[in-house]
Amino acid sequence: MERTWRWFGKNDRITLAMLKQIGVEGIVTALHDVPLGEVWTREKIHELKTYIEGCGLRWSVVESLPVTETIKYAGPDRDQQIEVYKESMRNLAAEGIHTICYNFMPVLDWARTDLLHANPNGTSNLYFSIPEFAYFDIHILKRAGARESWADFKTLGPDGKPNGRNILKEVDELAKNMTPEKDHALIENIVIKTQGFVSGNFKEGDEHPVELFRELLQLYRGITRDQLHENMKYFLEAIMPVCRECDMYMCVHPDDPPFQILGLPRIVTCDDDINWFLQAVPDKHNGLTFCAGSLSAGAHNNVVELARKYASRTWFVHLRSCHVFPNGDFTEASHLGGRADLIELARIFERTNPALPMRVDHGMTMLGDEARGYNAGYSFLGRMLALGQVQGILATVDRELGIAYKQPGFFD
Ligand code: DNO
Repeated sequence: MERTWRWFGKNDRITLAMLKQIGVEGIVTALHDVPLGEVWTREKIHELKTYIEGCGLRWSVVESLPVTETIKYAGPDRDQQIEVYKESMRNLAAEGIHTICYNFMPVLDWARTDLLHANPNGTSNLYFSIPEFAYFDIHILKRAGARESWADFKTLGPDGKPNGRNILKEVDELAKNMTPEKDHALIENIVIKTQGFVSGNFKEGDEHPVELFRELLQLYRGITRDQLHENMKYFLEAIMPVCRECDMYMCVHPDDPPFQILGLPRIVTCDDDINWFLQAVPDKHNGLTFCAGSLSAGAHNNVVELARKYASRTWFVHLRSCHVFPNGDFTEASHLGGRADLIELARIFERTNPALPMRVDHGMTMLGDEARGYNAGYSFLGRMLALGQVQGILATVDRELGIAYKQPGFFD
């Protein structure tokens, strides 16, 4: 697989020169300064692409070209927004970029409750506590029907079987010890720091993120799972002619976490879901971002089986792995451990297509990363260690499979 890295543009403290030193070949990025819903012009794309190439790298994948909420809930201006999307796609293709990662998650992109959860070795990782998230929903967001929905929520143990956890009881316990400061920290973690850099919906510095959140949730009132399916199909069918015309590969990112939250339908969480959207629009340009991390956070998923089944429609891979605790909470595991089995995944994807772009995802925060203001999950040293581990896996697997590969940047 092509060794790529998510880079947040020229303001990223991690420079392209640093990435070259650690064996990165391709860049995954976006025009982070273009407001949500506006066209990415050819000039802007060209400018960033030239900058990347000037540093000896290539712009391999766009992550993300965001699908605006109006397309997801079928608002009155969705067709206009789809036209904007198509124009950006054409401009990207004209500049030689042919892979787009996007998601179809309503309101909330990825979610975690703790961004610096201590590991036994003194590093920290992202963590999702189901009761803390439920507390946010019930006591901070105060969503109508939240309590009832958490009463029905079935948590799964690592074996994928319901573990009988009583979330509401834990939320009530938690509520006794929460303070305004702790509430604030939870809002920062769930809304600001995780969404801030990935979606145009929320930004660092938003003064009333919770109110904003409620307004966005309102837009989805009455949108069922079937309706969201319809809306995704409508979007994909509308853009497919452009994909064919300019050979653009669309890769939807699975929902993270891969289960239903906040009363919103989430439709890319498991085998049936993936099967559904691939069949609904059976064109090779409608494909998947195989995010091993998001999929492994769901104890209902067998990640290796999913990879075997869907490798032929995967155009981009995120390599990371989650650990699911007996109570159903999850955290990021080492890239050599956890539920995802990255070694087997590397075999599957190398066999299918050794040129497939892959990036390591969500590294640990370690050895001073915490003081450097990186985006949550996107540390430098932690991700560099993960990339080193993954490069080792790939070198071994390539040897097994007889695939020739030369690590760039060396004399041999
Ligand atoms: C989180 C990321 C996601 C991803 C988007 C793609 O770290 O994996 O935010 O970029 O969902 O649209």
